[in-house]
Amino acid sequence: MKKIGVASNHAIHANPKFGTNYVDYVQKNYIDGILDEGDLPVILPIAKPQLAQAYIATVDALILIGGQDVSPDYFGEDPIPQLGEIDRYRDEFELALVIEAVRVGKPIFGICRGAQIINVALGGTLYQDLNSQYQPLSVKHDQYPTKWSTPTHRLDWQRPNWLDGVIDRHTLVNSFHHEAVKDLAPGLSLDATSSDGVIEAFSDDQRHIYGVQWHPEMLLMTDPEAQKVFHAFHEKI
Ligand SMILES: [Mn+2]
Repeated sequence: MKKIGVASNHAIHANPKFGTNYVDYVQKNYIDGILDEGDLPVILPIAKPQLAQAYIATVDALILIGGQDVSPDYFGEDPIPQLGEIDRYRDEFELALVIEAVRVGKPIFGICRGAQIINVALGGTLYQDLNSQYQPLSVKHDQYPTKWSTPTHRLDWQRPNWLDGVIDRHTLVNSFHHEAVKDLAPGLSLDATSSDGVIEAFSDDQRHIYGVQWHPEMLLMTDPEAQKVFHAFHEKI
């Protein structure tokens, strides 16, 4: 049984359920995707980056999940007015997890923000806000208020990659992002874009790094085929 570390998000605003008892959390769908492969999910609560080495030593692979915007100073920019909420404490922890996992050769799967963090950790850049920085933006990349589990936009596949035979080439994906990968980090290869050219998937088979901009874990609610993405990562461990 493989142990898969899932770096947590955390709620750091008062909310009706927990008040100011702040929680570190991982959405259930990610956990389901891991359990259904027979793997053991291990939630990694956010901590000082100095603990990344100890955390990564306890797992066989790493999954990074969605959430806040990535602080742009990690790719050398000031925040533009359209930037959303950032969380530097989470950023620096996840950046350290990526560096450590790559150092020891453990596979990494990044979903949405997770893919963006991988790219930044390895020297890439992001669009802070597609609407104001990307031209021509002809696809709706934040499909709200449409349900999380509803696929909306198609992909243009760019090369043979780890999702061959996993995702039908005509399958639609969901889309809940206003940031996106701009310049891919050295060593990462482009797997898929949306029809307007926004980067939707990349990988580096040599270093066992895989990133997707959509949310396969949310598609699990309506499409059992989405489990194949988790299976494909399971096969890489
Ligand atoms: Mn998209």
